[in-house]
Amino acid sequence: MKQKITMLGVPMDLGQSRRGVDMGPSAIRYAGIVERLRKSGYEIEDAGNIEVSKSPGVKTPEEENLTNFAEVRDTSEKLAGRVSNILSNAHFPLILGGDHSIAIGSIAGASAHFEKMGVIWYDAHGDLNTAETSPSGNIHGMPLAVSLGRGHESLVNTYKAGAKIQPDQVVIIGARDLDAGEKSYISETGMLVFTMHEVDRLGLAEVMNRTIQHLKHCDGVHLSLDLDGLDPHDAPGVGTPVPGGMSYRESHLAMEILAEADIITSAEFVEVNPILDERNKTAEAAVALMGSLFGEKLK
Ligand code: 4U7
Ligand code: MN
Ligand code: MN
Ligand code: MN
Repeated sequence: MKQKITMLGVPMDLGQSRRGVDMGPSAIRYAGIVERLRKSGYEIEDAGNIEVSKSPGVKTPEEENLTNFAEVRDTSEKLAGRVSNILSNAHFPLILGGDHSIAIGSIAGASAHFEKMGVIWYDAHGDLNTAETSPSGNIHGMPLAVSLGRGHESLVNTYKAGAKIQPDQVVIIGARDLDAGEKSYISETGMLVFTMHEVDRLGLAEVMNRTIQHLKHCDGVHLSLDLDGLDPHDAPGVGTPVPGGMSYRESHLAMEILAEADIITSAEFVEVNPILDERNKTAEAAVALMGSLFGEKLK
């Protein structure tokens, strides 16, 4: 991967209930992402942030248990168009979140450019809830379900009608907090999920090799990296931390293996919340991981 990178911030925080994650893109820029990737020889263009609604929406009965439905839908649509344009220009879309609801838009926009796009979901959570199964009503717990064609139809129909990916195109890595409805969906579909149990048993290198193997039939792969996939010690600045996650070191290795395999065609780094962070540690982790994903070498 040595194409031009176009970076786009999505200061979205209405997909969940803790304010501050809208400042994620600023924190990641502050941590030096542009300079870092330029050092590795990339041409990177910072396209700024997309405009996002800031005021929580008014709930209507139809949108019950879908907090800020209209705001999330509008942002998804806008983002999908932008991501699709970046790919049309043959640039690599690097998306900075914002809460994870933005994946609805990035996957919708990116998948339009491939026959069969794979998705690597690096996260403590499955984000496979629907309004019916969600314990919170927060849409950042639903984007993977929506991309798979499950959920409110106007979310599912973002950018293009219907499901953007099928269960055999998805690999979840690092899961350790799955809700009941998510577990049943995973066992019904046989989707490939490496929970922390498998990460510990196999080691992350083997997990990554199996992931790459599993997505061999895909002609593009979107990386959706939720910083809460990392252990809260290494990434404290997230809204829904879960203990027992992948370390900074392991996550580096994962990114290095993806760089070597050269399969990633778009990526997003989400859920960085500077208000909850410790001296920008989580944003700095995100920047270091992006460095490795783009092939930074130690020697
Ligand atoms: B994130 C949760 F119930 N599953 O649906 C939900 F535990 O994008 C959390 O992965 C979702 O950070 C976390 O609200 C969404 C909850
Ligand atoms: Mn998560
Ligand atoms: Mn997530
Ligand atoms: Mn979270």
